[in-house]
Amino acid sequence: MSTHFSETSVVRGACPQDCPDTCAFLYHVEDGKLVEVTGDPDHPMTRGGLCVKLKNFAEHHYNPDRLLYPMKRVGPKGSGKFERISWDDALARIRSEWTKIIDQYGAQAIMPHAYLGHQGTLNGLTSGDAFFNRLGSTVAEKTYCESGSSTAWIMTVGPTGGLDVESLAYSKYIIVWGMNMLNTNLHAWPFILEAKNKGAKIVVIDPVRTRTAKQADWHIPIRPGTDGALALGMINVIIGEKLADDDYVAKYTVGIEGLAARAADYTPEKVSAITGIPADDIRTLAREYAKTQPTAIRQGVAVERSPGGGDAIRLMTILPALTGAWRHVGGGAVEMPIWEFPFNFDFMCRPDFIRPGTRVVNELDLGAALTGEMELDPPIKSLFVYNSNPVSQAPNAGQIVKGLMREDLFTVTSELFITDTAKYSDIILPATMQAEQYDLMVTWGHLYVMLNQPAIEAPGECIPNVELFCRLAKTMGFEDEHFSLSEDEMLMGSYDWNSPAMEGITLDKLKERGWMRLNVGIPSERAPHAEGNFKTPSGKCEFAASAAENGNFVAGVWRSGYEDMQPGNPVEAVPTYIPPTESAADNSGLAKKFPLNLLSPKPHAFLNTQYGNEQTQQLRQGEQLIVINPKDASTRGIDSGSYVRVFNERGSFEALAEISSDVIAGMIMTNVGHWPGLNRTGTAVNSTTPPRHSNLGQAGAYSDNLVEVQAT
Ligand SMILES: Nc1nc2c(c(=O)[nH]1)N[C@H]1C(S)=C(S)[C@@H](COP(=O)(O)OP(=O)(O)OC[C@H]3O[C@@H](n4cnc5c(=O)[nH]c(N)nc54)[C@H](O)[C@@H]3O)O[C@H]1N2
Ligand SMILES: Nc1nc2c(c(=O)[nH]1)N[C@H]1C(S)=C(S)[C@@H](COP(=O)(O)OP(=O)(O)OC[C@H]3O[C@@H](n4cnc5c(=O)[nH]c(N)nc54)[C@H](O)[C@@H]3O)O[C@H]1N2
Ligand SMILES: [Mo]
Repeated sequence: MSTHFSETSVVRGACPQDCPDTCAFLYHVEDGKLVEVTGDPDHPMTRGGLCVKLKNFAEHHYNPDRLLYPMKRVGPKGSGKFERISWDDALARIRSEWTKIIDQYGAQAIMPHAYLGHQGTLNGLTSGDAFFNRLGSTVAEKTYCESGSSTAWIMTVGPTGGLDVESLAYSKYIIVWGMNMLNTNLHAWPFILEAKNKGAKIVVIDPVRTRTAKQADWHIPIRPGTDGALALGMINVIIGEKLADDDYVAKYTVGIEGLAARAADYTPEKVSAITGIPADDIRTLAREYAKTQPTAIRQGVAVERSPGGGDAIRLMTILPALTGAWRHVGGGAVEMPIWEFPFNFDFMCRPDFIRPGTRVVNELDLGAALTGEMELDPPIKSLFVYNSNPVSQAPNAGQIVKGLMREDLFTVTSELFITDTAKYSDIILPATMQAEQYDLMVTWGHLYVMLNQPAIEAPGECIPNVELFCRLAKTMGFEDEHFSLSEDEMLMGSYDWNSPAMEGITLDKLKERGWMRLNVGIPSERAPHAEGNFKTPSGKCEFAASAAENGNFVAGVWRSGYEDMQPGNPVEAVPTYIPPTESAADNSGLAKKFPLNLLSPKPHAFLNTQYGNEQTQQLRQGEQLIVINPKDASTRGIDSGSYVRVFNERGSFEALAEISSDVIAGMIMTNVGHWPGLNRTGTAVNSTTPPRHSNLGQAGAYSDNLVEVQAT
């Protein structure tokens, strides 16, 4: 792309990160240099504020450790020794290795691995799908995040955006459920404060007394992985005490009989024994929730990270239909509003390129796939990583490293930095950062279409992912028109611009204004399900899901546009409570050796692993900590501020102990995102996490993790 940059200007952009907020940016450029990035004060949701992570975003572009040129490995695998090569040589090497592999094993021996390092339409989650589908590689199922929640949501209410986060300002009772909003969805908080100032009650359900929980009117600590039981307990009370909105239920839902039968078993006393929440609190929560209107539930992603996470989200999604909360502005629930955007996944992902019979391998099973624990014929002989850092972010990281060390595995990574994953590559390719590239951002926390325009020249030989896959297509001799489209042509194909939601929105207007709201109602009036209109097969909120017939399908974007390429495990029509696999209550044998449940939510100052290698953010975030309850610390002789070893049979890492009753006894908390290679032992939390999936959407069950902690 030959863009012409002016020397001094303010250019409109948008945050590239995998975060619900997708802030509107203003890039300030002087003498061709990005000097500052500020928030656009006119944006109704993000209101000019940027989070701590983005405070040094301009400097981020000039980090001296950035990859600027293609590199090839010159030392042993994992040694981190690389040497600059030309793009021509890099592409020629990829072509020759892949041609050999394809001749001997077939193209399915090549596997892509991608997630959401970048959240653009052109450069994000699906940016490589068309290319890899055309290549005939193994289809990678990308279920790091939200796939369990989304599958549950779609089974229950269909692909609807649900409650607008901005409408939270009109709620009277808000449950923030499994989300640390002040860290992870900061720009939603002012709407909650607005409601609170008008008298709303704010409830946070979280095993940890987080910054968000401390700001709430009521923090309900819950045992990890037991949210489904809590929701069933609430349903038990609501139905038992005749607090349901019978008229709404009769008109706009299906399956109340099955739900009532299921919930009948979950008395507050039984649920209390499962969740650790006093029975009277469960009653109070259910009564307050049912008797106040409008009520809102903001669902966090954390709930899905347990074996029963999918059904827990289905049960949480049922609640506002049971009480009729959807009737009101500010009532209902929000998983993510992404479903209001009219994506054209068939264009973006080109599932028509997939050869019949092509296998699907889930990315969270990477360790098993690379080491042969998962029987694959042909085996994976080449891995192409982009927008992701599995050595840090995927479960059972020790096994992934073992796989990446294979001499016969040809690994290519497209990156900004030499990450813990890139370190094991044979070839590394340099990618551009956000101020250097053009994209229409995918947003999953609000209802604005956000355009990011390049403000400065890309340094060295960095290229955007969209260009990378066009170059690779050319290298492999693909002449399909798809790979020679302009960026705007790609954007035009990627959305249904004629849909009602996009009415009046054009690329030209976006280039001028930066962002525009979808036409899906305004926050002070939007009540999308006041009269049903659910986007399910029945048009109703499905307490008994008709989609259960499809088994454990993977919703939406996580599988190259395909939803039902392979039949999944059976799913019950009416959701139920599925207990953890690893918990003291449910697995006493394992808990004898490893008695503590380890949670690993998001870091405050990093975005997953991004910025984890930058000093200013390291200072803000601090060292890898584990937070441990005083009881658990004292029985182990652990002092605050001392280093401890956290371990189980899968692996270990070391961290500084912080003793605090912010976590309940029997569990400990650390943050995911610290670079393993920058930690004391070269490992981090995912060395201990299980390669296990939640019951829906093949989501990762990261929280289903028993460990022991020892003073070092
Ligand atoms: N600062 C920052 N912001 C981010 C990110 C980041 O890395 N840093 N990452 C972004 C991404 S990719 C995502 S997916 C979102 C995720 O953002 P959130 O949805 O907030 O998810 P987490 O931070 O994983 O966990 C949130 C809370 O859930 C609690 N929790 C853990 N297990 C359970 C459980 O079983 N039940 C209940 N009720 N609560 C539980 C944790 O203690 C934690 O406080 O954040 C996005 N925003
Ligand atoms: N234990 C535990 N593990 C978790 C979670 C948890 O809660 N607990 N959360 C999970 C969740 S919710 C998520 S979303 C995943 C996130 O997992 P990832 O998406 O793998 O996380 P990131 O750290 O964002 O890594 C993305 C990489 O992409 C690179 N990148 C950024 N922009 C570009 C670009 O434009 N082009 C290219 N080629 N590369 C780019 C970055 O430098 C970074 O190294 O982690 C999951 N892992
Ligand atoms: Mo995520």
